[in-house]
This record gives sequence, C-alpha cells and structure tokens, in this order.
Amino acid sequence: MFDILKKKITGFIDKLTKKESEKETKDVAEKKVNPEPQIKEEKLQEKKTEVTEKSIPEIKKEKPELKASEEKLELPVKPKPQEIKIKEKGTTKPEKSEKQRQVDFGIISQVKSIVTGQIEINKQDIKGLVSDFEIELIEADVALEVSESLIKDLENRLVGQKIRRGEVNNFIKETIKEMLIQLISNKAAFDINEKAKVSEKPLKIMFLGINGAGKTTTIAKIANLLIKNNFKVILASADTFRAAAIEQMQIHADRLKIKNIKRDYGSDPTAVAYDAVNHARANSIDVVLIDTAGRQDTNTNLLNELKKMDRVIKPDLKLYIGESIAGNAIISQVLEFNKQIGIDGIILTKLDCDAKGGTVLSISKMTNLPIVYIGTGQGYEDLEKFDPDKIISAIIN
Ligand SMILES: Nc1nc2c(ncn2[C@@H]2O[C@H](COP(=O)(O)OP(=O)(O)OP(=O)(O)O)[C@@H](O)[C@H]2O)c(=O)[nH]1
Ligand SMILES: [Mg+2]
Repeated sequence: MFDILKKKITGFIDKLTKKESEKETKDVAEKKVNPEPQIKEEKLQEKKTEVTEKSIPEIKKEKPELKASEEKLELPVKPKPQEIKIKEKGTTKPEKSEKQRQVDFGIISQVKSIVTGQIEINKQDIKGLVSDFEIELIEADVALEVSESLIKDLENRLVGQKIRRGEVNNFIKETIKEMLIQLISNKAAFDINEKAKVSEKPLKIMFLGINGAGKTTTIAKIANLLIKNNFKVILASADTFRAAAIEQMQIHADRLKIKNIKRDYGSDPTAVAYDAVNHARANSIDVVLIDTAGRQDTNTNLLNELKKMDRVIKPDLKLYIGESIAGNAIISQVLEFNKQIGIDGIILTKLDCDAKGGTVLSISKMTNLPIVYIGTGQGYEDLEKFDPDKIISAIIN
C-alpha cells in the first residue's frame, strides 16, 4: 500500500537530511578555514610557526583521518599553553594584541556553536529538492493543486528553522507528517456506529459511485460492522440494472444472516428503497443500507434516477464509494456527484491495491469532504475507519 508515495517521501527526507548535513560540514569547514577572514589566516600562519615541532605530530596522532582543513580547527584551541610557554621563553615574536586575543576566543566559540549547536534551513539550499519533490508527488497521483500547496506549506514550515545537529532527519519527518495529517483530516468526519446510535430509526444510508468501485462489497462490510455493534440491519437491492447485482447482494445477505429487500430487474430503484424503509419501520430495524447501480458522473439520466431516490427516501447519509486506484479522475467524479446529489462522506476502496497513494492525500482537500472509511481487501473485515494519523504513519515511519 502506497509504496510509491512512501518511497518518494522517504527519498526526499533523506536527500534533504543529507543536504543539511553536507551544509553543516561545509559551514564548519568554512569556519575552520576562514573563520574571521584575514586575521584568521594570519593567525593560522602565526600558529604554524609558533607551535613546537612536537605538538603537531601529537594532534595528527589523535585524529589521523582528519583532513587538512579540520586539523586547522584544532590549532587555535589546543596549542595555547605552548604558545604562552614559547613567549615566556623569550621568543622574538611580538606579543599578541588584545584584538587578536578576542578574535581568537571568538573563533573558538563560533566553531563550538556550530559543532555542538544548531543548523538553519535556508530557502536557497532546499529550493531544488523541494521542486523535485513537487514533481514526485504529482507522479504519485497527488493532485497538482495539492502538490503546489503542500510544497509552499512545507517551505514555510522549514525555512528559517534552527534545528539541533543530529535531529534534522527527525525534524523534517515530523514536519511532513504533521503537514500531511492536517491535509487529510476533515472536521466533518464521522463514525457510522455513532450515527446509528443517535439517529431516528431507521438510519438510511445510500451508497453511490461509478461502476465496479466496490459499492456492493462495501455495503456488506458496513453491514458486518454494524451487526457486530448489535444494530439490526437490512439491505436494499436498488441496483436493478446490472446483471447479477441482485444475486450478489442476496449472497451477502445470506452470509450475514440479514434480510435483503428486492424487486425484479428493471424495477424502479426508488421503489425498492421505499419498500426497504417501510420494512425497517415495521420491524424496528436500525439501519437500511441501499445499493445503487454504478453510473458515470456524466450520465444525466442515471443521475436523475439518484436525484429521485434522494427526494423520496431522504437518506440520512449519502456515501460516495470510490476506488483509490482511480487516481485524480476520482476528484472530478466526487465533485460532480456532490453537486448533483450531495455527498456526506467518501469511502475509498482498494487501498490494498493502491501503490501510489496520492488519491488519499488529494481527495479530501480537493472536495472538502471527509474520507470516513477505507477498504483494504475483499473480506468483510477489510474495512477500517479512516484514521489520518495511522495512514500517514504508514507512509512516513
Ligand atoms: N482488493 C480489493 N478489492 C475490492 C475492495 N472493495 C471491493 N473490491 C472488489 O472490487 C470488485 C467490484 O466490487 P463491487 O462491490 O461489485 O463493486 P460495485 O461498485 O458494486 O460494482 P457495480 O455494481 O458493477 O457498479 C469485486 O471483485 C470486489 O471484491 C477492496 O477494498 N480491496
Ligand atoms: Mg454493485
């Protein structure tokens, strides 16, 4: 699940972290080589002559693998006592001025602050990586607008941040995680069991979406979930159009040991739903789950059929069932169904087959509708409440 998105985000974090640690090393190296421009250079020269022959091999022995620039760093710090000794012995070199001493101290604290302290993320450093990341998000099916706004958001969150050395990777990870959790969270999200608990009986839920998205299978999963929570559930075979749709629903009803209200193929779907609601009222049923035939968002006649059902039945919830593998096409479908019929929430199916994952990141933001559940397989138990933390933690861990 989401392997491509996971790989791209992890790759970006790794590149960014590498870049920051390179910058860190470079900064330190620069400070070492050229700490306080020319005074530093003079100082290093002075040190080279002042330090006794003996002290140099000692430094090298301690850190034999250090490069020349790094050795220079140690010079202003360690040889100090020897410096004084030499002077005390009456070297011909002039005494260091007060200014030089101050500079000496300044260099040490600067280097120390870099070595032990923080690094700052600057816009120029991450610009290239961030724009590559935008392309990678689009490749992972994240909608263009969402990628753009994510990148802007990310830049705002990162640039100017001072991060303790060694914590860069974790900081970037947590920043991206937080940003993505916010992106996919929607205040209008709800729990079906809670709805069933507080609703006037029966709670009427209508499922809609394009062909083959997983409507009928998801209805059976939701029925299973509600039954486990002790609700009385019936199904309504209001897909009177597709061959074998009624039989498919009956098989689920038999397995779940619940009633399926049906009529013949070609009957008015609204009449089937009406029968089901009446049956539920007469039998103290808590929830009616209404299947509908799959239809494209562009098919006006079939959309009118749904509008009629909406008017007559007045469902409490209209749930759009969309397969996450459909990519960005799903966004325009949801928007059109929402405009025509009105949608309360989305159930994204087939996440187990979705290698990309971008749809999950895009759909809530683009439609402003909550994803309420996700389908993760063909079994009745393969339905999970949509949990932004869990989803994002599966992508970034
Ligand atoms: N892997 C996987 N397969 C799923 C999931 N949900 C549904 N399916 C499969 O998708 C196929 C179509 O599912 P249906 O429930 O018949 O879809 P539908 O939207 O009712 O289709 P129509 O009635 O033809 O419009 C079936 O083979 C299901 O088993 C899921 O979350 N994961
Ligand atoms: Mg179906």
